[in-house]
Amino acid sequence: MRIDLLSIFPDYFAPLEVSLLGKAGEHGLVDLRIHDLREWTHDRHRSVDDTPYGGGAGMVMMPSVWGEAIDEVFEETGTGGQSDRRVLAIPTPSGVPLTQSMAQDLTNATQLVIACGRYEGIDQRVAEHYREAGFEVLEYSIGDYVLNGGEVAAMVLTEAVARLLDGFMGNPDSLVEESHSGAGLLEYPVFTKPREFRSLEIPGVLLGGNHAAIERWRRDRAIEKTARVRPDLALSLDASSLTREDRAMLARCGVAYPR
Ligand code: J9T
Repeated sequence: MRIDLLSIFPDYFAPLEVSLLGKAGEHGLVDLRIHDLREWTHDRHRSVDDTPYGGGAGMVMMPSVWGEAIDEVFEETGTGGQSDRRVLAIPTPSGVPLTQSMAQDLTNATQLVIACGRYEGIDQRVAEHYREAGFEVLEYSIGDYVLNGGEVAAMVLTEAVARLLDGFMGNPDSLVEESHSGAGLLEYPVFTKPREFRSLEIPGVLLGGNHAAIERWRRDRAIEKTARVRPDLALSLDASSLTREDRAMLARCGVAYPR
């Protein structure tokens, strides 16, 4: 999979070279390209922004520069084939919330171009144009807060997708069990040696060999945690993945789940 990151601060992406992604790059799973948006400017000042129509604070990034940059990075991979899936992702606090299933879905894209805006955002016609031109355009948010630019959110998407690519994880089992995949429950708490840490002990059930009891205990803790910190997730659990015991535990946590 090819991932192109476009930004006026390409140095921001340095951590990607050393993190998990360095590995994916070495194994040829991800062809990561980092671009400086200013390479597509034509004026002496290498301008990328201008004042907003309609007035208001801040500056807006100009569509002309973005258009030339995005055209060029898309052209580099275009095979014109039917199976080509090329996605333009634009991080913005006004986008759809990024989820694990969106990251999973993006793993079969041929190319993912992430356009990182600064200032007050990118002229809306950039998203509109590429949508009309038949590209998938994904305006996404990584949470309800504002950042100085899309770069950090671009790294979040890059890592969330890359680690799901076949052959990326050393042990793919850890992908199956983790939070936000599968049943929709948060993860149960985990413990390792030593048996006692600052007078805190390991829950007794984990020290015995009763695998059914351990599984039930973990499931209960996952349900408890989800109900406490993410009642929204607890209410939208997939009914078919819940046992009678799960429902009883949910009820004890104050989540009335329809049967
Ligand atoms: C400038 O971009 C942002 O501030 C941003 C992008 C994606 N998600 C957010 N929550 C913020």
